Amino acid sequence: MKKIIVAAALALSFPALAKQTTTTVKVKGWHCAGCAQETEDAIKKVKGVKSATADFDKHTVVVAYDDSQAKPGQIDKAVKKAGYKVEK
Ligand SMILES: [Cu+2]
Repeated sequence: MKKIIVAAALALSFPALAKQTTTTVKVKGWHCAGCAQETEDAIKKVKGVKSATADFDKHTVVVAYDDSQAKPGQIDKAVKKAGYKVEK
């Protein structure tokens, strides 16, 4: 019984947590780690994005965002604006 109450209390106190989505974006056009950093920074500026972690070797950015605030299209746009391409 105690466990159920704790679980319910947690669910109520972190409503944002339930909406968090993580996506991996594949990016084309990086030449160096600086490009990766630039893309990461651009994605971080998108409203609702909680974190962005670029991996230059894999050519990916792992993005955690609140899907009630940010849409994948906005992340793609930020990548394009920074001068790189999203690989589908
Ligand atoms: Cu570069």
